Amino acid sequence: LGQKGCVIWITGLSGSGKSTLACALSRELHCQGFLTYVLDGDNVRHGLCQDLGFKQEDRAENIRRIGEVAKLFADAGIICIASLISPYRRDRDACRELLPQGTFIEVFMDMPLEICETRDSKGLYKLARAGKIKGFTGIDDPYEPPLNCEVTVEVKDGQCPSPVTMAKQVMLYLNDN
Ligand code: GGZ
Repeated sequence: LGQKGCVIWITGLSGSGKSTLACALSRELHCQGFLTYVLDGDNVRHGLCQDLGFKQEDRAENIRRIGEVAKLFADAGIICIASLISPYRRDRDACRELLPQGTFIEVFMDMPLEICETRDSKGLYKLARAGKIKGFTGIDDPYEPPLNCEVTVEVKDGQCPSPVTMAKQVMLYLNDN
């Protein structure tokens, strides 16, 4: 892990733990003296991307903008942690293409839909199941898992990893590469 900036791109379903990991990872990196910035889909949609909805082309534009901003942070030597559903492979790959080789680290939250749906902290899955939200990722909108990501976070022995465990898994990757 050098002083160079990079982008840690966390992708996965709503409720898969993206924001939790982003927060834990940012904290761990800070403790080790690194500068970080978290770009969270849900937050960015209140400002930079407030004009965008959830249609395929809106999601693509959301991801494109966040990818460009993340690149600026990385250029400045900051570790930018982007956490967005980013359901389309093509959109994520386009962000990867913006960055120098080895500086886009894709982290896939490989959590079963049932687990994400059980968490349902904002009750959005319930609304989606009831047909009150249309085009909800995992319910009636697609999610394309990465084919070649750098890190996969998954359930082990029926247990979801804790925030610290997930952060350590990513740290391990960063330290080894
Ligand atoms: C998926 C939706 C939708 C639909 C609202 N589909 O888990 P959350 O609630 O708090 O965060 C999700 C957020 C998704 O924004 P992203 O910018 O990450 O999405 S994407 O990368 O696809 O552009 C979810 C909420 O918004 N939300 N409607 N239809 N998630």
